[in-house]
Amino acid sequence: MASSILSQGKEKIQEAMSAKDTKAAQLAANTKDVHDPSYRITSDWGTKQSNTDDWLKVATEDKTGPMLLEDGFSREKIQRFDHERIPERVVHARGVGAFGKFTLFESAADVTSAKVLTDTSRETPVFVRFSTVLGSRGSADTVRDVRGFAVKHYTEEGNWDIVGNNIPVFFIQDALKFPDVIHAGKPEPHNEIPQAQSAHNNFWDFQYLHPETTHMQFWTMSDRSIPRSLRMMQGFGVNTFTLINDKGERNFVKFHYTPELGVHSLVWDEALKIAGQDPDFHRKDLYTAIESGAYPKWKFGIQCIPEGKEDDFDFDILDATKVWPEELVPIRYIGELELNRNPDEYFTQTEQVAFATGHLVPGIGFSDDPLLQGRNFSYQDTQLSRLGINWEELPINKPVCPVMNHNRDGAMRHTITKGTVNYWPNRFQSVPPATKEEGGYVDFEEKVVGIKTRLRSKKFQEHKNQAELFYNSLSEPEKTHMMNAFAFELDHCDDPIVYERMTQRIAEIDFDLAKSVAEMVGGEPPKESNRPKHNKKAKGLSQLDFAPAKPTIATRMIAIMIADGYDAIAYNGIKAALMAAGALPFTIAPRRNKIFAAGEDKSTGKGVVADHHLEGMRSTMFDSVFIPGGAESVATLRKNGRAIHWVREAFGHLKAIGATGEGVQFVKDACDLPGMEFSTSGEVVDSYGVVTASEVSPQSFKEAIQMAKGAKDFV
Ligand code: HDD
Repeated sequence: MASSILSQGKEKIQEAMSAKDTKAAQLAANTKDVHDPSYRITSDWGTKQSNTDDWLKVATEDKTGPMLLEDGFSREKIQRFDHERIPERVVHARGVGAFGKFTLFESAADVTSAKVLTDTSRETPVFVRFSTVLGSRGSADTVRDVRGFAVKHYTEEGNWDIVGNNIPVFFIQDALKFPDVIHAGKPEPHNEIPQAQSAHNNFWDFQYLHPETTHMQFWTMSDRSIPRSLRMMQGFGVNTFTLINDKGERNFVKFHYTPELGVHSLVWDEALKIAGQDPDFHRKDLYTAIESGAYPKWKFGIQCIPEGKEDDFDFDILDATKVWPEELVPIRYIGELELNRNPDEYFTQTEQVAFATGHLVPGIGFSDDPLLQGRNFSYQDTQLSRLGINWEELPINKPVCPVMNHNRDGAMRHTITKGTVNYWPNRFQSVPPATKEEGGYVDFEEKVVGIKTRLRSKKFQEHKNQAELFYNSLSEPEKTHMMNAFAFELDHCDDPIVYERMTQRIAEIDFDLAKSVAEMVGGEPPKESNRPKHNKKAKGLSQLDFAPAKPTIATRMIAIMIADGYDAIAYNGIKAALMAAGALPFTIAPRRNKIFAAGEDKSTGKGVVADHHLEGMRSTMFDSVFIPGGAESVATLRKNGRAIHWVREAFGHLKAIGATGEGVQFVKDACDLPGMEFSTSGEVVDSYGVVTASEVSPQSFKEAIQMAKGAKDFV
């Protein structure tokens, strides 16, 4: 085992080096392999140790006496343990990361001089960290929350970080409100309840008191905040940046990542259950996909507004609570992000990685977006308390290009700089600034005249139009999900002023939605708002707009439920067909031990070892369930309450359910809904939004799974 892991590690590094992955090669120089057989335990000062289990003490075989303070190795071992934790991130504490590459299929030289966006021959190594926002480091993955989507590009010109989210807008417009919005969302100060939830009085109190949050609220109450997988969500830079080309022309820009697999979500009941059943659901999904070679990919796109056109819109393009509708500013897809390597160690890579919106390379600049400007201070600052002043020297954060300047010292400095001067200018001309021709970052020159004030400009005052645009653009099922989400969240608020005011706010966007929410959560019914509705829709807002061009079931997890006496032909047939389509079939049975097919001799037969037993895994972990026939097998499942619950629950979560032979009637009885249509042929039937195929051929089941993915988004 150990030697195979060891060789895998070496292979990975070799692969990376041969693929010219400069970051992997750099990290390899910092990596020690615990499976290298030449190692022996040493103290941190390097002396090999002969006993690391017993503290040095005064003792005989009959009597234990006092332990001795002189045992430096033991003190060091305990002390190192005592100090293992560093402060968790103040937001986005729970996260998972992966390495990959950024490639460009079209040069954007017309708008930027940045090599990373113009040189199509380059492969830029990246590290991406996904996260939830509110929960602490040990919280569950599937909570309702925004997901962080932070990308560190290790370019030849320095690190370029896009510190984005899976939702294109933000709650607030000015960075100064950030401590308030986060305090209000985090557990309440008096009792530290609730964990990783926005369903509480303070969060919704803040939301009501800040009308600017309305648009983002609608996004967070949509299915976007409960993704099925981190591989199936969009990423957005959110803030407005700028691109500057060789001619010195400037464009305002927003960054987009669109997943190859489409945008898919869980249903809320699944998300709640998975949070308990498998708090690591999203991290495992990402890890497994990468280990099995199903590398997640996103198209990278830019939306550009040339300087001079920034005032052409009825919203301010520097306001982070607004999207740039695609009808007005099309997205131009120019590159691809691929994740293809899991970290070797969580702490030194995923925990110690540190992003900063201020990390830019020549050709990319900031805008006057007041949220971005404040962020530029905050990220640099927060790393000081989390990692210390020399945080950029940590292996995961270190650029792949040379770093040299006259900054010195500070706790935990690693670099040793030789020479007699540490200032500029110096009599040796040592380490001068770079000219533009040498690749120096030159700030865009801009005339700024103004009045010093704490004002927000007029266009920043309108907060409802895009919330309505988003809501109008959703499909009916997405709207129903949103109604239920608002109703869930406000039900957890017990202060009437909080939920009554919120339903009134919702009425300003959509009166029917507000009435339905108010009916569920109680309080005074909302009054119709006099805000004139624009009734407009836009594309790219509903997640149904992101169905993959070629439907696929690759990496989907399919449970095949059997007991002794199952139909081996149906079982083997469907398993092979699923694997051929890149899906991951799992055998589920009453016990995790050999299960024998109909007619198979239990004493001599090979049997099939189930991957999980019915209690060990629940239907929520899978995208679909299949029940092959076999009279004895199905009779056993019929007597098992958990097996019946499995099928009913999968049905309730709108998943594809397939069955053959005796399995067909079992599924029908387990779901048992009046008026439910059920196919008894290979034809796929969509009933109650659940796709069933009985007497299934592998093809019809595959189709059913593909359809169910759609159905799930529809219902
Ligand atoms: Fe932030 C972390 C995304 C506004 C202050 N933020 C953080 C992370 C992401 C975002 C993905 C986690 C990075 C990681 O994985 O290490 N933040 C956003 C987006 C925002 C945003 C998309 C709006 C456009 N953030 C924002 C504001 C402030 C901060 C307005 C402060 C004024 N954010 C921080 C922080 C964090 C952080 C305190 C905590 C840990 C860290 O920076 O490294 O500085």
